[in-house]
Formats: sequence, structure tokens, C-alpha cells
Amino acid sequence: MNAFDTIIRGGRISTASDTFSCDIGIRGGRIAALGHDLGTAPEIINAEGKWVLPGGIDSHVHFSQPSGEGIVMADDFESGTRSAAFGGNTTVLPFCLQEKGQSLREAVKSYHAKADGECFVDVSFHLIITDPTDQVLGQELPALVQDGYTSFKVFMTYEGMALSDMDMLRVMAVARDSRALVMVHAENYDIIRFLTDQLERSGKTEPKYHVISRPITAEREATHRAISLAEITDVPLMIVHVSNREAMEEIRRAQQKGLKVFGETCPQYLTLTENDLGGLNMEGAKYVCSPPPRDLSSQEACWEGLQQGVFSVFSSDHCPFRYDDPNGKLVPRGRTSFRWVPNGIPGVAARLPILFSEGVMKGRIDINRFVALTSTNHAKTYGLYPHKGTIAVGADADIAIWDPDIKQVLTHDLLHDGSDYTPYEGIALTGWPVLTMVRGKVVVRNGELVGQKGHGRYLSRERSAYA
Ligand code: DUC
Ligand code: ZN
Ligand code: ZN
Repeated sequence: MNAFDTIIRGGRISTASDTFSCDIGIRGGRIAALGHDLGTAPEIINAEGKWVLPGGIDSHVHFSQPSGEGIVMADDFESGTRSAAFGGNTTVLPFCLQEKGQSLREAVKSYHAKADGECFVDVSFHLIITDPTDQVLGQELPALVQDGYTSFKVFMTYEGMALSDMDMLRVMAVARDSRALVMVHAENYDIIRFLTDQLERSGKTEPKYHVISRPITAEREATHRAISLAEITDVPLMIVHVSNREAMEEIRRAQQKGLKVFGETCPQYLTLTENDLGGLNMEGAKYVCSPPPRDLSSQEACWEGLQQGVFSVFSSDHCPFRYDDPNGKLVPRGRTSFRWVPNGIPGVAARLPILFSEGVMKGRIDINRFVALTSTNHAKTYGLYPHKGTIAVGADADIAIWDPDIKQVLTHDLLHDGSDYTPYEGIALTGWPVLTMVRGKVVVRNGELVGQKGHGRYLSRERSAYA
């Protein structure tokens, strides 16, 4: 009998802390040995000349999320996790949205029904709290944290989703008491409403005005306020999808004070600008997301945040809608005002190749920081480490093999999602994930889907390493 089911031979392995060359012996879906001369196995994967990295963990994606009347999200759990695998990811953390009036348990049940048997990679849910009733805060939330739903997101903006400061404090206090982590969408709701009304009154309704309606000031103020509320309640806080320097500096200041405040940025804030929303007709709708892309100096600030550790995670915020579709970006109401254009862009498969090429290959970050930002820190922050997020004996064999010599222009057909475009079309990339393995099973090999739907499992999570 062979000691291993699979051996990955001859690759250069990088983790968040080290780089070394050795073979990987895999047995029963886990890494069983790292070394040389591991013998033979039924499956030998030749990784010579390739980089062998922990599979990507994308801790910020949206699949099958209700998005308003007449709007359909472009990815369900099947297409979303398939696309994730093509982009070198082995685990994703989608959101489970509580609808107003819905019990959290019901919401969780309905998301499990959407995901069960559909996934190509492993998944685990964050909860979105929109209706923090006494029942939700007093009973459901603590019980769900106990059951492994150990992080939740709250919104400071959006009709029907925005929480008051009082409700944020109440949610945060429950998170602290049950040792959960709170994620915040930080934009000032009233500033956005005020500016949107003003823009509409003066006929400024095209997608490009979306950016004007959500200025950096609105994001900076809400970031500061969310941090203050977390300081008062003594809870670990993740500010998600940070787009600019002023918000980044708020997070840095909190970290320097010793607060458990973390930051996330995303590919759109490194590669897109407000000018992308200015396309003719409705083309700009392809780039409508919140917070919006800013300018080149904001991109520089986001790179600085990644380089200096102010941002510990780099996620896609994959929130996909089809473009040429009346149930997507071209919903009829959206032509009357940017207010109604579905908010969000796809990116689950593009995230890693963009950071690999723009970050590692261009010398902005080293490969160890790449692994930390795209895998290890997600696992630590969201209670999946050390089963996930590293290459070590005993860890799940969740591995992406990268060919650093592949050069190609990013096109939508490489991404295999349910949308009909990518906002990153035309970016010239160096490096590409040529194999994605989830718990020892190859899911994508050389651009071919070889994994089985249903191999992806639901992961109940431990507490955050920071809670
Ligand atoms: N927030 C997200 O996290 N994703 C898409 C839209 C939004 O506002
Ligand atoms: Zn958000
Ligand atoms: Zn999001």
C-alpha cells in the first residue's frame, strides 16, 4: 500500500512566513508529509518550475443574495464556487443575509439549502444582521456563534439595511460577549442620501454620479465612527472594502492605539478609477460598486495599506450582476438614476491573478505577503486556521499551483462565472493558477474543470484568532 494518495513533486512552496523546495505527500485529503524522497503514489503531480501555495481563501463574496426587486445575482453557489476554483481559491466565505422580519435561523437554513451539494470549493457563511431584534440579539446570535457562525457584517448605509449607532453598539456588545468578529460596511448613509437627492434634482443621474454621491468623506467619517463604537464595546472589528487613504489612515491610527481593528481592500481599489464609471451610455454601470473606485492616489494608498499591514486581508467583494440584462446592471430603473443600478462587481476568479501579477511580479509585495493577504490571514481572522490557510503537516491539502511564466491578457472567458463581463477585461497579467486542489482532490487543472460539484463542504468555524 502506498503511504500517500498523491505526491506533489518538485515545486517551490511558499507560506506566509517561508519559502522552501520539497515534495508534498497527501493522504485522506490532508498534508501528511513535507520532504524529499517520499516514494510513489497513485497520483504524482509534477510541479517543477511552479510555485505551490496555500489555496486562496476569499472571505468576502456574495452568491445568490437577494438584491432588490427585479434584480438577480449572477452567481449561485455552483457557478460562484466554480469560478473561485478557476481563480486558485479553495475556500470562500459568502454572506448569509437576514431579510427584514426574518429570523436568523431561517436565513441560515435557507442559505444552507442554496449551498448544499452545489459547491466545488469549501464554504462558510458570515451573517448579515439587518434586523437586530431582542430575540435575534438575545438568543439567536449567541447560539449561532456557538454553532460556528463566528463573524457577522453590519451596514451603516442602504435603505432597509443601515443600522443606527445604537443598534451597531447592541450588535457589537453581543459579538464581544460571544467572542465573534464584526465586519462593517462603513459609509455615511445621510451624506449619501443628501447628495443623491441633490444630484437627481439637477438631472445628474448617469452612473458616473454614483462616485460623487459617495465621497471619501462619507467613507472616512463612517470608518472613524465604526472604530469608535468598536472601541467602546471592546470588540474586534474588520472594516471591509476600504477604497482610499483617509479611511486607511483611520484604521492605521486605531491599530497604533492597540485596538483590534483590521482592514480589507479589494482588486477594484487597486486597478479601477472613477473614470471607469464615465463610459458612454450605460457602460459605466459595469463598475458601480460601493465604496466606489477613486483615483490613482487612492490606489497608491491601498497598495501602501497592503504593504505595511494596515490591510491584513485582500478579498474580491465578488458581488456579480450580468451587464446586458434587464435583471442586472441594465435594469430599466437604473437608466433613470444611478441610485437604482445594482451595486457590486464580479471578481472571485480575478482577485488572485491580479494581486499575483500587480503585486508579486511587479515587486510591490513579496510572495509570503501575497500568501498572508490572500489565504493565511483570512483563515486566522475567521477561525479556520490551521486547517486552512497554510501548507503544513496536518492541514487540509488545499493547494494552488501557480505558473509564474504564463503571460496573458485577462478576458471574461477565463473566469467561468455567471456574469457576462469582467471589470478587469484587458489587464495584462503575468502568472496564473494552473491547478487548484481542495482537500486532496484536483478541482481545476490547466484551465479544465475536473472536480465534482458537491465536493465543496460547509465549514463550521472556530472563533477568530483575535476574538
Ligand atoms: N457591499 C458589499 O460588501 N458588497 C457589494 C455591495 C456593498 O455595498
Ligand atoms: Zn459592503
Ligand atoms: Zn460585499
